[in-house]
Amino acid sequence: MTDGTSGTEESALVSLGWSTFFTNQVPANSGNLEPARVIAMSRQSFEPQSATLKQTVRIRDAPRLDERPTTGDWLLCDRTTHEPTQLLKRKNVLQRRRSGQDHRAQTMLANFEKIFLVVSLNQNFNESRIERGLVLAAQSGVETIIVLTKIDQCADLDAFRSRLQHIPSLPSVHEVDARDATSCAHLASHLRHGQTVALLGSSGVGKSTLINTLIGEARQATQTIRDQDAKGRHTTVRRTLIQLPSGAIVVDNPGVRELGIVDGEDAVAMVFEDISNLAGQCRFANCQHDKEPACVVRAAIEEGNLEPRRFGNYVKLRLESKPSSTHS
Ligand SMILES: Nc1nc2c(ncn2[C@@H]2O[C@H](COP(=O)(O)OP(=O)(O)OP(=O)(O)O)[C@@H](O)[C@H]2O)c(=O)[nH]1
Ligand SMILES: [Mg+2]
Ligand SMILES: [Zn+2]
Repeated sequence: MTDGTSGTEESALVSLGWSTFFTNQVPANSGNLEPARVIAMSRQSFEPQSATLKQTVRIRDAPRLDERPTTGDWLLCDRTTHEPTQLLKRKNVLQRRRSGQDHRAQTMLANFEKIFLVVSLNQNFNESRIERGLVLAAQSGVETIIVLTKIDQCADLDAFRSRLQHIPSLPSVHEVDARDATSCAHLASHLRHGQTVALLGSSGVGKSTLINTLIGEARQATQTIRDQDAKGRHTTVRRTLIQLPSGAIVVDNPGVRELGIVDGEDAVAMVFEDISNLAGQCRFANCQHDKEPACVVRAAIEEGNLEPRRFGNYVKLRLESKPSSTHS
């Protein structure tokens, strides 16, 4: 911690997610610097929050930073001028490939301990999208929990549960009515003081609704979904860090249309460990599981032990996640 830091400041910082990982990066004799966390970003500016001050800084007014900060980053700022002078090394990041023509990686979030992958129990439910989310989560190396929302509107819960059975090694699954505090109470064990939890999921699944329920007031805007296809209306447009009464920090993410995978071959192999294991038993080491003889993967599909959809998604994500792939 910096020389000039008091116990009160330390505890305020811990509530913002500060930990020894960051303390260890603070240079000695830096009493004139204070840590601040980027709690929100927009195109031209970012909002560092220190133990005592929340400010809005235009990116062009932070020339001493080597890199553009992202939501969740920790900065060191001058205690007098409040100017950000250093970006601290990130514990982890959440990255996606941009959609459209621009395939460069975009860093969406830094420094988080957990992901809630939020999925609604309606026609927007999609196994391949869940697998994509699991790959993204595996890349960041944090624990992931699946939160199934709209349980109150779901007529056939067992049908959704059995669809999930086709995804082996699924992380823990919680079913909630995101509008109801009692129903969400069992998420409390995943919301620890000073830990940052990123909520990911398509537009309209109820990320902001869940956050409002966890806060206990309607702070985040929410909006009804379209009747015809259960799609959301992209209500949340800014990624923000929100402190819950429990002391956890949650990140409300906009429901992005496409979470493209960047350089995620290892993560794909992890999430699709069942297929990677089968592929290892094919006769040819470079088997494409297409027309080769003695292909164990195709045999598994033919015997009904591997869902063709899951195999198709594996092929798609593996191709997309290759380094400098041009697929989106
Ligand atoms: N009945 C019911 N409605 C829900 C539940 N969760 C969310 N909703 C409703 O679903 C709609 C969309 O919820 P939001 O919280 O705005 O969704 P979001 O995931 O934040 O969407 P974006 O901000 O667009 O990414 C709202 O009308 C919510 O009231 C739930 O568990 N049960
Ligand atoms: Mg929202
Ligand atoms: Zn094969």
